[in-house]
Amino acid sequence: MPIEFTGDMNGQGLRVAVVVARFNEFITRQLLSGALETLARHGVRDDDVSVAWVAGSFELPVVARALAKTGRYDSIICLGAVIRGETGHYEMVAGQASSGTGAVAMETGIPTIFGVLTTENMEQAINRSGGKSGNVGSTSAATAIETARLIQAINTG
Ligand code: INI
Repeated sequence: MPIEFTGDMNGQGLRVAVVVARFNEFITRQLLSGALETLARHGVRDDDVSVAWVAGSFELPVVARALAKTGRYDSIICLGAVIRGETGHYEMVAGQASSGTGAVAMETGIPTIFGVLTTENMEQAINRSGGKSGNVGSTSAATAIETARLIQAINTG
């Protein structure tokens, strides 16, 4: 029989940090609301959640790294919105946000979740931040719980 590891969705006792970009705050506040609501729904205590605001998505990884390195969090969620129509350096900001987030996860071993919308226009961003295509903040929070619990399960054998 193979040993199978799964991450359950029990958030009780998990400590989670959320890093959220102020750029496109109209969108990122919705992502944050979705994330906080999902964490609470799965039993993560309010007192076990920290929120740090950064200027833009480019700054998400460095602050996520600082939070991860404290050793106080089981999971870090990065939230932002990079909208192609609104920026001339879309690729650079989106690329740094995604590769930087991945690098933090690999360096620290703390699941660091990429909850950054990268869209062609504002309409798509609205749809994915609580509109008709769901809320990437909520799915990121669910992924944060599942991945933290999976790593716990692996570590305890
Ligand atoms: N930051 C974003 O989060 N989204 C964007 O769409 C964006 N645009 O359009 O440029 C953006 N820029 C700011 C960037 O993240 C940094 O804060 C800035 O370059 C300073 O390092």
